Amino acid sequence: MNELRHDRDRRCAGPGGAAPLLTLLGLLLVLLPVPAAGDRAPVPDEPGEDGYELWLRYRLVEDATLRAHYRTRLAEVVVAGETPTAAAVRRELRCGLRGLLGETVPEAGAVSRDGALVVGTPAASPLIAGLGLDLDALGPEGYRLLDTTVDGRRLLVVAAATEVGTLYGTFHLLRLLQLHRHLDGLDVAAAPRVRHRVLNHWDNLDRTVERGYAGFSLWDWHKLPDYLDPRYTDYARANASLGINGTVLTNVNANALVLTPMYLEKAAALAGVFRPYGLRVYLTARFSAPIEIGGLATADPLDPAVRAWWRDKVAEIYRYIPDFGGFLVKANSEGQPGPQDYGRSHADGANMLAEALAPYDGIVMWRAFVYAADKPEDRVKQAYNEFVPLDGQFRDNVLVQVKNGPLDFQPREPFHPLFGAMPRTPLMMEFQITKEYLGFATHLVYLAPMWTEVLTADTYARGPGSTVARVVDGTLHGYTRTGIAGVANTGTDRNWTGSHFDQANWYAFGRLAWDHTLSPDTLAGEWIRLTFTHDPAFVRPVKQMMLGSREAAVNYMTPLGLAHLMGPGHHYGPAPWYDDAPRADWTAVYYHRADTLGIGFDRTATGSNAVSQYFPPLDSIYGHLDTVPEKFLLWFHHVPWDHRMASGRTLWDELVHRYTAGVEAVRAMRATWRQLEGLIDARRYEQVAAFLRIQEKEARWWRDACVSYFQTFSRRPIPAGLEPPAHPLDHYRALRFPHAPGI
Ligand code: BDP
Repeated sequence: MNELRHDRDRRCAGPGGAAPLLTLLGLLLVLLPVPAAGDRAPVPDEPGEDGYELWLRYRLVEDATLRAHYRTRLAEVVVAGETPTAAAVRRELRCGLRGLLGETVPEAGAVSRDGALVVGTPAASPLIAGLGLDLDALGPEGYRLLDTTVDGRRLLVVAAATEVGTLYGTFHLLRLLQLHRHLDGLDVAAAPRVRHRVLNHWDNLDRTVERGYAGFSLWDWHKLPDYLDPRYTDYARANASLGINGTVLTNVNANALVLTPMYLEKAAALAGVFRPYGLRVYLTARFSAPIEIGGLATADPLDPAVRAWWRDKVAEIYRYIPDFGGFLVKANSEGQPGPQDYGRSHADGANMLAEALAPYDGIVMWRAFVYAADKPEDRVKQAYNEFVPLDGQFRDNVLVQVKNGPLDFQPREPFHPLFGAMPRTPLMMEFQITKEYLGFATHLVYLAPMWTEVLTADTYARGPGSTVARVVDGTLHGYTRTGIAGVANTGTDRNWTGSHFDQANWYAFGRLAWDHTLSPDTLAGEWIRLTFTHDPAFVRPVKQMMLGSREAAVNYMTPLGLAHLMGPGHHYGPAPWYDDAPRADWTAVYYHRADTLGIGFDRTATGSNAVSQYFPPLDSIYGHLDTVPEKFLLWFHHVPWDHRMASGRTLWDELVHRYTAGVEAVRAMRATWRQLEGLIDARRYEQVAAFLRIQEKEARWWRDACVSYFQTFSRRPIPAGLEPPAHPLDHYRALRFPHAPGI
């Protein structure tokens, strides 16, 4: 343990971190003359550039003037307090500043010179208390960064009402340094807009990860609680650096065993590692746990014995994990047990758990991802139908967790109509960071534009300006408990997320969860600089590539409002012909409804009338062919093949054009990337290049398979000048992938 602590003091990263070596390499690099652009020698394959360090690389600031500025403004470090969080702050500053400045900054117990950095709470630091800042106004996680003068000494201050606030402030300051920002005049006041900012791990106890494309689960249950992989600390650091404050360790398709003492002890060990970083542990609660591990005959939420069982279970959990966050529950969805098995409602089920958690300030995140096995109703309408009547019936420590769209994390969906429709129930947003429907780990798809598209969408629940973001952050309906969740994309792969660019999605999720007003553009720019290089010759084109990548994926997979065309089960690749599932709404044909007359799902008043679940004027905008945005055209309408599109083309021609544009966009991404060789280390460069090759191949596959299949209905030629599909339809239909990842 001592050895581990010593080791961790020397470097930021956990296992195999190579920061000291890299600092040396960085020093060597700045001493070498920089060749002019064009005849640049490739950046050598730095051994540490394997992605492990994420956006916390803390590489040497190469500009000597800026470095000198930082040395003056950070002449010594004073971190108040002796708690584990204060120790984490000290450790992060120690390794961060050493990496960035190339030298160790002295630490002191009290300010002894001009240029000190002081970090602390008013309770721990008389100096900070003396500043008289209104830190309480920033809440329990907010912080101030301030350039100020005290007793004639110029100081930088990171101040917060709580220790975790100082940690978030420290990460903010280190980010400013990593972004090469000047510190004079620094004055930042920051507070999160949403209270519960949570990763959802779909991790199983056998370490497989449902819809995971980055290796196995990070949680080594078998070796826990005795072996604490240093990676757990780095996971907590990464999350804290973004402001993520909760982690649900286990899959929503839950295993009740995690609630048994053996696993609670393991979860408690993880919670112990995460605690200094402000990261709370949550677990998924299998609704039938009272039967499976409690020996009861029923899990009926109104049964007193069941209620008592959960009360005792929750008390037991809090004995292991005193700051346990609560439960995430998937109930009566896709075969999971739930209150409806006993004729009870979702509110009955959620409230039973909420009642047990309430004494400890725990919460229930009850998922709205439900669609019943026996209802012929349009699947995208079912969650709304099920939950809206329950508005006002949930206890106040229940949040209903709603996926961004009403179907299932498709490349593009309109926002879920539940947002805005439950004014008396806090609704959490659930995004999917792992790219189950967006090309797994290999496709470069930056998801922030998709998330902000949803967050900025206007629900009109209380007239114009009632955005989804305002529902989620509580300002629209006055909820004080608010939350946002992201289905994690992490795993045991050395680079955590399966690809270098998928780190950007973890990063953007965390930053948006803290502040949903940040733009995808800003976040991409930050992330590229933190992750790769500051060279504008790299940053500019890569940012463009990232910002266009989601639209590219929509185009080569599901353009014009199409959805759910993926291969069954594994969800890899296209299978628009798929019509043979145990239930109709698991097929592809259910969603696209292509026939010789046209294509698309009629969700207007003449069809399923899903448009009626949206507030006016959206119901009418979406409901009419002449006003529906083309990006949602086939989501809401069944449209004739010869319908005239805005481009002047027929729908059929436009569809093929969009599919083609998606492929072209990936080709352009590859061409861009080819120009960037030598601007970053060879190792990451090569992997991205190879993944882009895969993406182009698969984009072409998506286009060709979908176009040839839809052509059997449209009976029209491929528009002049566009490539014909590479193979006949049968070729695509015959493809099988029995070992695709993530199932
Ligand atoms: C679907 C996934 C499935 C999840 C489900 C969910 O394919 O693995 O269990 O979502 O969110 O998209 O519960």
